[in-house]
This record gives sequence, C-alpha cells and structure tokens, in this order.
Amino acid sequence: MIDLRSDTVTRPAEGMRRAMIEAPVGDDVFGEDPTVKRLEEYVADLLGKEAALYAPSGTMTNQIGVHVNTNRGEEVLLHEGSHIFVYEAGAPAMLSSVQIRTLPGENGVLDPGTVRAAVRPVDVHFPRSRLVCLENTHNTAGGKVFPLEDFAAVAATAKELGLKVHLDGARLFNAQAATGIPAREWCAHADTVSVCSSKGLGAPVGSLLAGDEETIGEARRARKAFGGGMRQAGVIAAASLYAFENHIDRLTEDHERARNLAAGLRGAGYEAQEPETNLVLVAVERPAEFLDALAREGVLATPGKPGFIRLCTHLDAGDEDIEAAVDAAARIIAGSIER
Ligand code: TLP
Repeated sequence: MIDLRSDTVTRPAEGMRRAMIEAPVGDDVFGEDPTVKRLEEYVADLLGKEAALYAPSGTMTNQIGVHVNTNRGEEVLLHEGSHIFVYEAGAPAMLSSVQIRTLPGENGVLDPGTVRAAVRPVDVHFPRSRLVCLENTHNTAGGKVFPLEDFAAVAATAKELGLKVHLDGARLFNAQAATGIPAREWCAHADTVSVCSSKGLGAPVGSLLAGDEETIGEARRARKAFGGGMRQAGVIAAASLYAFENHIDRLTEDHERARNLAAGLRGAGYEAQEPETNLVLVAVERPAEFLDALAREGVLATPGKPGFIRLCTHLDAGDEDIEAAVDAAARIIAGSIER
C-alpha cells in the first residue's frame, strides 16, 4: 500500500530510534527530564521565542494557545477552513469556553480589512474580540504558504486592535523550506506558535508551543489541566529533537515530489492544484467513491476540501511511490477498473 493520507503516517527512522533508546530521561512534570528541556530550548531558539513547551499533539498545543490567550466568553477570529475550527472536535468551546468567529480568505489568508471589520465594538452586548489564529502552511487550502508580508500586515492590525495572535504552524517548516524564509520571521509577528514534529519532520509524536516566558509558564499549567503532563517523556522528545535537527532541510524533497505528483496527475487528465509544499488537492466528482477505487489500486489518500481529495508527500514516500500513485489514478480515469 502506498500511503499518501498524511505526513503523519511516517515511521521513525533508524537514527531517530537510536536517539530514543539513548535519551537521558527524568520526570518531566517535576521539570527533570533533560531531553525534554533540551528540545524545548532548541525549538524556542529555532523560533526566536523565549520559551517553549512540549506536548503530545498539535491539537493540544493549539488548544493551549487558545486557552492562554483568552478568557471565558471571549471571541476568537479565524479562517473558516482553519484546523482549529474544522478538525479539533470543538475543543475551543469545550476546553476554553470561547466563541469562534470564522472569516473568509483566499488560500487560507486572512486580510487586515476582514479582521478589522470583524472586531466587536466595546459594548455590553458583544463578546470581547481577543485572539486571531492564523495557519501556515494552510491545510485545507492545500498546503499554501501564508506570505510573510500578508502575515505581518494582519498581525499588525490585530495588535493595533488589542488582539493576540496565535500561529498554527503544524507545517511551518514546510513554509520555510518552500520560501527560504526562516520560520522565526513569521513567529516574530505571533504571541504564541504551535509547531509539530510529527508531520513532515517524521517524529512519531510531539508538538511544541512557543512564546514568552510568562505565557509558556501559564501554558505549562494548562497542559497539566488538559492531561498532557508526561513523565519520562525524553524517550519520545528525543525523536522530536532528532526530527528538528535532521529533517527540516529535506522537506524540499517532499515538495518536489508533490509537484511531480500534481504534474503526473494532470498528465493523466486530472485537475490537480499546483502545490507550494507537500499537499496536493485533486478535484474529483465523488471523492468518497474515488478514494475507495484508489485504495483498491493500492494508494491511500484522504478527502480534501469539498469536491477534492488530498494526497500528501512525506519522508516515507519515494519517487517510485509517486509514479505508482500516478499510474493508479491513470488506470481509474481510463475506466480500466470497476468503480
Ligand atoms: N492535521 C491532520 C488531520 O488532523 C487533518 C492532517 O493529516 O493534516 N494544525 C494543522 C494545520 C494540522 O494539519 C494538524 C494535523 C494539526 C494542527 C493537529 O495536529 P495533531 O494531529 O498532532 O493533533
């Protein structure tokens, strides 16, 4: 089976497993795990922030980000296709008692005018607008990079209006790899940033939330409350550290394979969006049926935005897998198999 459902499906590489075996560990809830501390310092430095906190998942680091930047009953502005809104099981309401306000935007980009218009006047009738969440790269837009200038502009508007900014950077290093712009340049415009080691970077588990010392202190408390305090977590943190140290620069390979995949699919007669990073959106008439047919041909993918399927390139998908995926899709379009 060729698994292009997500970059989360990768298995730990040999060197990563060795790092896990050899990691010095301690009880991280007591703040005594040297590997977790090293990872948190490494990532804080990479993102240009004072501190970082290690947590099990990107959902948790996003939700801690929402929690530490808001109070009950306040309003969070975000893109209508954002992961926090679409794929996190209603957690902002469940865990932080905040109200979500979704906004439109081309390619997952929120523009300053849209945010400005959405901010509520100060009046007892209205919720307080408190936080803007931005996503880079943008998942449902098909791995689009949030251009740095646009990001800086919307963040400046948010700041001017007294709002905090959280960046869902689950695939922020894909944006870095695609543009050559260091990840920290986007982070400079955000109060809190979530990054994942378990997507394109290939770790089995683990995300980090970065921000200033005080905010990350609060985040540590929220992590405990959300059930994310872990004990000898160095065993898994070592994999994340290995991922950040060794797998960032190679993301360009995934992007090249995504371009080859899109080109191959177009050659076979499909409408495939030109990828900027490692996600390829392909328009198909009946996505669920198409995915079944593709699976019968040995290729796994997921639904994308409505009317599209998503294929994702990653560390464990080589050139031959991409060619085989194109061949499988070509067989379907040629009607040579039963659908
Ligand atoms: N996204 C997953 C699915 O949940 C859709 C995927 O396969 O793409 N932010 C963004 C932008 C994400 O794409 C994801 C994972 C997360 C946060 C959540 O990360 P985890 O899965 O670690 O909770």
